[in-house]
Amino acid sequence: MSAAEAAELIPAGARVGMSGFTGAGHPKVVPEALAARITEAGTRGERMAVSVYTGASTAPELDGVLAAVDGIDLRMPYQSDPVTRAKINAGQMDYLDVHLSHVAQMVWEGIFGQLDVAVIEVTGITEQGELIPSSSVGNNKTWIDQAERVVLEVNSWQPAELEGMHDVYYGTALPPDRKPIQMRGPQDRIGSAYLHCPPEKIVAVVETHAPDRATAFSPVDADSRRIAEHVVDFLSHEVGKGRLPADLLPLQSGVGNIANAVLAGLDDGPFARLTAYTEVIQDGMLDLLRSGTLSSASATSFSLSEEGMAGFRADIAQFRDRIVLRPQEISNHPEVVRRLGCLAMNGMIEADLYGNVNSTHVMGSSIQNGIGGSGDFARNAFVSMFLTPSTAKRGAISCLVPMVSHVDHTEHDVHVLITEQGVADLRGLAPRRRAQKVIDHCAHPYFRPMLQDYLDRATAGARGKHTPHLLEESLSWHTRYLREGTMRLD
Ligand code: 0RQ
Repeated sequence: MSAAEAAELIPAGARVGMSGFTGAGHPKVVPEALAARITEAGTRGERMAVSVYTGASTAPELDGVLAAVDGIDLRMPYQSDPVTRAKINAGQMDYLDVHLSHVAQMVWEGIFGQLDVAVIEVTGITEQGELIPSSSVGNNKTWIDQAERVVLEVNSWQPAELEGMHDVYYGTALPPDRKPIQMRGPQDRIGSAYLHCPPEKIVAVVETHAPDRATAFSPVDADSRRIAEHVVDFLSHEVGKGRLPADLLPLQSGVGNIANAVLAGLDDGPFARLTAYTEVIQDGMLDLLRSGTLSSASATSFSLSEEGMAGFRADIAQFRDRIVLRPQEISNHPEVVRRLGCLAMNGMIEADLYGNVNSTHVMGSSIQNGIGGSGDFARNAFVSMFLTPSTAKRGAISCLVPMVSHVDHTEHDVHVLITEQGVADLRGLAPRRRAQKVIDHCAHPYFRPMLQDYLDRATAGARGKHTPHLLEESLSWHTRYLREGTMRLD
C-alpha cells in the first residue's frame, strides 16, 4: 500500500518502534506520511503525537519531519538531529537518553507499556516469509516481537547482497531465565540471518527506493591526526609492555570525525590482522578491511559518507563474509564486551581533572546527541579510551575542566584520556595523581596554568584531600562561558 495508507494505521498517542541506526536502515517514507497526518490533524485543531523509539539516530525524513510538526511525545534512546535537538533543548519534547544495550530489555520488561506499531525497513522478504534485514539491525527484532502491528518498508535501494550478512540472536530472555551468550570471538554466529515475523502481524508493506542518510566527515585535520598518532603510540606501548597481544584485542570505535581519523591512523600504524567488535562501521573501518589491517568487523549498523556507501556497494563481495551485523543488545552486550576484552575508543564533550567524562551535554543542560553505546563499552572494555581535541569553539572552551558539568562516565570507567596534546593514562592512579596527568598530558597550554592553579588551591583549601574541589569555583569555567562566550581569562 502507499505510505499514506500505512500511516493511517498509526493512531494518535501510539508507541512506535522504528528501525534505524546512525542514519542507516530507517524507514524512508512512512514517517513523512505520518508527519503529514499530524499536520492535517493540527489544521482541524486536533493535537496528534506519537512516541518514537529507534535503534539510535535516524535522518531528517524521520526525526526531522516528526520533530518539525511537534509530532513526538517521547523520543528514545538516541538522536543527533538538529531540529529534534532544538525541540528537546527548548523543553518542547521529552527525550530519554538510554544505554543502547539496555533498550530491548526495558521494552521487554514493559517499562514503556505496550508497543503499538513497529515500522521496519527491510531489504526484502523471502518466499518463505522471512525478512532480510537492512543496513542496520538495531532493535528491530524487539520491535517486531513486541509490537501489536508491523509495517514493513521494503527498500530496493539496499543491495540484495546484504542477505546473509546479519546474525539475529533469538536466545535473549529476562532473568531468571537468561543463559550465557555463546560468543567467544567477534565473528561467531549465534543467530539467524533473518528477522522472523508472524505474517498475521504485518498490516502493511510499502515499497521504497531511497538511500540511507550520508554522514559527512570533515577532512582529517592536524589535531585529529595527532590524536590518532597518540592512540597508535599508546597501543604500541601496551603491546611492548606485554599487556596487549600484537594483533591487539577487538576494537570498538565511536561515532564522529575523531573516531574516523583514528581508524585512518591505525591503517598507517604497525598493526595487522585486527578485529572489531563495535557498534557502527564508518568509512575508516571499510578502508581498514580493504587494506587487510582489519580481518573482520562485527557491528549493528553502518554510518557511511556518500563515498563510503558507493565504495561499500562496489566492494560488497569482499565484505560479505567479513562483516556481521547484529541486534544492538548483542553488539553492545556488557557480557560479550567484557569477555572479548574490547578496546573502547569514544569521543567526548569534556573530562575533568579526576577523569569523569561528559559525552552528552553542552554547558550542563543542553543535550548534544546522547550516551549511545559509549557506556556499554566504556564500563566493560579491557581498556577504555576517551578522545577529544583539548579545546572546542576555536579555543574558547577547554575540554579539560575542573569539574564536568554533566557526568556520563564516572572516573571508575575511564582509563585513558587522549587529546592532540598527549595521553593521560589514569589507570592505577589515585585522584590527585590523575589530575596532574590530565594537566600535564592533555590540557591545552593556554588552560594548563589555570587548571594547575585550581588544583593547587583546591589541594590546599578543600576540606577533603582525596578528591579536592573548590565547590564555589568548580563550575565557574562553564558559567564564565555562558556569561562571556569564553572560558579564557584574557
Ligand atoms: O559542535 O558542531 O556546533 O561545532 O560538540 O564535536 O568536535 O565535531 O566531535 O563529532 O567527535 O562528537 C561527544 C558529541 C563528539 C560524540 C561527541 C561541540 C563541538 C561540535 C561535536 P558544533 P566534534 P565529534 C558509539 C559511541 C556520545 C555517543 C557515543 C558523541 C560538537 O562523540 O555524541 O560516544 N558521543 N557513542 O563544537 C561545548 C565542549 C565541546 C563542545 C565539543 N567541551 N563544550 N561544545 N563540542 N566539545 C556510537 C553510538 O552510540 C551511535
